[in-house]
Amino acid sequence: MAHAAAPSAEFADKIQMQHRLFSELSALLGREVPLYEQSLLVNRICNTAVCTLLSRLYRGFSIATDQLDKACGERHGAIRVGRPDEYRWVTRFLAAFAMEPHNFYDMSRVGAKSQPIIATAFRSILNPEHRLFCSLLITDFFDDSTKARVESLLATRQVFSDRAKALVEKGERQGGLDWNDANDLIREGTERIFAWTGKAANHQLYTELCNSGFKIGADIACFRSHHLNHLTPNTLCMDLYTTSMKHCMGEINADEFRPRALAALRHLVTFADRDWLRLHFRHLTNDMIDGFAPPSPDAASDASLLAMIDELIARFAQPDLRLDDMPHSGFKDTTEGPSHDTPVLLRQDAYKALTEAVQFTNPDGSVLDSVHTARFGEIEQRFYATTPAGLELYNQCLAKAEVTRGGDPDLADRDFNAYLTAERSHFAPFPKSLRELLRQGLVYGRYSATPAGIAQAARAGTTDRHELVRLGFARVEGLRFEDFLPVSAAGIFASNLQQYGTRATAANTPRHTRQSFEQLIGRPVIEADDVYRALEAISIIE
Ligand code: OOG
Ligand code: NI
Repeated sequence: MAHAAAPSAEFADKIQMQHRLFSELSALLGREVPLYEQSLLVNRICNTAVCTLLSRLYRGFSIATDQLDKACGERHGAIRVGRPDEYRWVTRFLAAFAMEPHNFYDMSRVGAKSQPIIATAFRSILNPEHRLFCSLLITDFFDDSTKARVESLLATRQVFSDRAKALVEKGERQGGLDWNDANDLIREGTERIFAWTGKAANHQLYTELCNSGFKIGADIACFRSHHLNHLTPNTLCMDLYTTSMKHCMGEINADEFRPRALAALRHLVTFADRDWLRLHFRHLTNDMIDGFAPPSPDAASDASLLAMIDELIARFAQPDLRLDDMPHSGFKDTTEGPSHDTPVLLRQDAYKALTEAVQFTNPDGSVLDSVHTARFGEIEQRFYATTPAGLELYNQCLAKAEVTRGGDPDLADRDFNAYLTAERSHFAPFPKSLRELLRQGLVYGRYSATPAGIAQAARAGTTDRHELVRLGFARVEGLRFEDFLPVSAAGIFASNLQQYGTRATAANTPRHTRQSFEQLIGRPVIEADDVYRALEAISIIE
């Protein structure tokens, strides 16, 4: 039996490879989609404004360019795969980048928003920066004839070149790749495996699938690669970013922008406590954060915030950010996830999928110029990872919020303040501070002893971790949520396919389970909750 060699200094660091892959994918998408490129700029401008405000609130806080790059960087992408054997190659490809499958998502059973999709998200186990959400089309969702046509079209493509397969195998054999091979593998990813080709097959099947409610099937089966459908950067203030994008895209004017931006910044002033800093900036240590001086009294006066907003308006008026001059399909009306004052899990929003030119080649060899709508521009902000109890509370609050969101979809557009008030009221049962979230057992934390705690260990008088934190003998930081929310993901599929969900046409739809999925991909799927719980438990023992 061949043994994998121990990783050696000659091998490229797999986390560095991950950074490289994502920055190459970002550059590629930026070249192909000008709106994406400019949305990155809007994000950077907003994040810079947030950092300026933070430097007033926390004297001593500053951020270097490379740290800001990281804070603005791509956090996840998504692809949709057609065949199980293709999915296995994707799994092995991503393992070369130390990205392992986390959680099993069955999108075929999420009620009205269901799609013929099962999925997992690939990421590093510890401190992940990047993720790839990978969907697999389940053709047994379809009636026999549709299934056969989709499968026979999928059978004709080869997404992984022989070279890509050889590199993946070499990496497995050696336990790593040198940088030459690593760069070649990254190029296989950007130029072929995840590339948008603008070419598709079989327009007739494409149209039939779209018309019968299976747009997702068309997006997968009629294309020749696992084209990246979005790449999602990180915002430091979701509400400032979404408001800015709506303004740049011509959906709200400067007079509407000003109060919304002011509300977002005012909220940040109270929301961005020291725990928030630790959550959003991995380069800041606890000691650095403790060392920041409190703000001067007028650091965040409305006058100073409005001055900042006027600078933003002036910047957004520059020709390079007139996004309304670019073809687009608008920005989503509401943000997925918890209300803006509830720091758990994940908030996401997006500009809607663009209609892009695609050339179809039909089975008879004829060529047809048409369009396809798939690629969209998501943004995200991550907060604390919930325990099962926290997730249950989240789901209860979300169910109430969805009633309002669904029952009056125009509310945000008509009366933004009324919409925010409704959102806040649905999530009111959630505490808003890390300390209280931990005390109620709703989120995970990582504990460590302070110097005082170590010096006086014997006299601490309690082993209650919340009490130890209160006494200054221990400190705690919240664990960041690193995964995805099935309901948000379903909402994202729905909005970018412009199809709310779809129903199976198969006589019997077999149930896909985590076990069957693991067998199919040839690798165990890590249960993310086990890792969060273990990290908390180990820290308490220590
Ligand atoms: C993936 C949707 C899932 C998210 O952020 O929840 C996702 C897709 O549309 O293919 O990316
Ligand atoms: Ni996404």
